[in-house]
Amino acid sequence: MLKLYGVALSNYYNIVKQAMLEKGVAFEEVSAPPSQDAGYLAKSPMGKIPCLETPEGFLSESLAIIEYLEETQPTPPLFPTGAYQRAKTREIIKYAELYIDAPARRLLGHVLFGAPLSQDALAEVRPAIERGLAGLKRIARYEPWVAGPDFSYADIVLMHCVNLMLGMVGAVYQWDPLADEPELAAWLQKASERDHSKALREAQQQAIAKLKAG
Ligand SMILES: N[C@@H](CCC(=O)N[C@@H](CS)C(=O)NCC(=O)O)C(=O)O
Repeated sequence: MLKLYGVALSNYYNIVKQAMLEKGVAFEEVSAPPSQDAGYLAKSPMGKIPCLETPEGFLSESLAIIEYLEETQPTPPLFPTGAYQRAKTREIIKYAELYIDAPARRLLGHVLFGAPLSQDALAEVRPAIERGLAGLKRIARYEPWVAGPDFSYADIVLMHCVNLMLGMVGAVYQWDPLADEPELAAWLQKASERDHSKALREAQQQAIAKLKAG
């Protein structure tokens, strides 16, 4: 059986877990934080989570994992049909990862673990996210899903990246980007109402609360 390594705190772990739940794939979870230990690096060469154990070996990187899932378990599909629409779906995924999650992640050590916040990060992150959101607005379709009429991996990735970003910028700048993004806000609410979205969010919130308490 497939084994998914990671922890509920991680949005990338939740991306892959939601993809597996939406597809109805059978899998076991292995609780594993990111680690630079040799044993874990043999599974996930950058030491990041998630990674997936398959019958043929380990896979890291969430996009590689979800494309593997799509090829091995095509039903229900989480990519649209047609090369162009599939590429547009990947385009949104990359925007979410590179231009929303990545800048927001620079605040994560400070917000979750109390690390000092650098003046460079404080000055640079908000404009980087504003630019990312402006770019997203130009490619998002919201018909009603972000890549078109069908729920796709783009919805899963974007939802988990936007949620991370909202938590970070709310804590550091007291900024709610959704106030100026009504289409994004409406889409996020719809995506968040899915059963698997709710359960994963709940588990993540519990993990955050535990971290802050301990
Ligand atoms: N590009 C990776 C990103 C995964 C990632 O950054 N995971 C975080 C947890 S949300 C992690 O493992 N961080 C520890 C580290 O960067 O060493 C993917 O798509 O899977």
